Amino acid sequence: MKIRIGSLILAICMSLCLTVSAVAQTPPALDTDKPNVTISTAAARPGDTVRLTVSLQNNPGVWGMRFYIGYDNANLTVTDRTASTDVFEEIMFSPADKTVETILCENSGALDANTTANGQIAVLTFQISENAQPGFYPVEFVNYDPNDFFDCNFKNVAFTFGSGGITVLPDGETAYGDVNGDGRYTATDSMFIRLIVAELDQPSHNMDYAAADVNGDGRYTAADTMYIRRLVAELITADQLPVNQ
Ligand SMILES: [Ca+2]
Ligand SMILES: [Ca+2]
Repeated sequence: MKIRIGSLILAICMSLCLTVSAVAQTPPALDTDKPNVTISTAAARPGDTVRLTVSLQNNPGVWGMRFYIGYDNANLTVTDRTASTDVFEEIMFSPADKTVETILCENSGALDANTTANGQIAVLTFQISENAQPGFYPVEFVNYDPNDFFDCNFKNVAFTFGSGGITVLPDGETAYGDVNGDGRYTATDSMFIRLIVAELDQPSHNMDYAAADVNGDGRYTAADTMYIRRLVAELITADQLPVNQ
């Protein structure tokens, strides 16, 4: 009888342990001094498409990792997944369901060596619903399991995580001069208009081209750069832009 009770207690303990280990953990919070994986942020309006980047920094050497990204699928839809080869040779995407993206990364070219590179892992493109209310929509690491991160010696590698998200701005008329669509006029707008004029735009910038043509001539020229720089320097106000006259 003692043995049977002992076995029962052991079985209960094991089942509790299995239950606990099956519950996903909260990912360790971002520490920029430590190995970290981050998701970028962006601002856009209802109906817009935005790209968020997933990047790795302070890489101590890792062979493979798998992580999950969750988001509000009532207001956001992933329309494209692009792999980057900065860090890993192979990236696989698996939309586990409509709310969680699974990203699997492997240093597949070498079975006995880690990658120690830093940089971009992937770019996810989100379509914002036309009906999305203004506010911040997190795009975050979910279902975290430390056993999903390992080096070529089968040892777990500890990372910290910085989730990102999308600020949905109030829908309305074009905010001329606000090239990055964050609702403010800052040095970023000056930098972005210069990149547009120089035709050096990158897809990850999420620029609002309609907002960049501030003299309304249908082209992007040094005149747009000059007006936006004056706007950022508060030498003029937005209603003084030619397109708003
Ligand atoms: Ca801006
Ligand atoms: Ca123009």
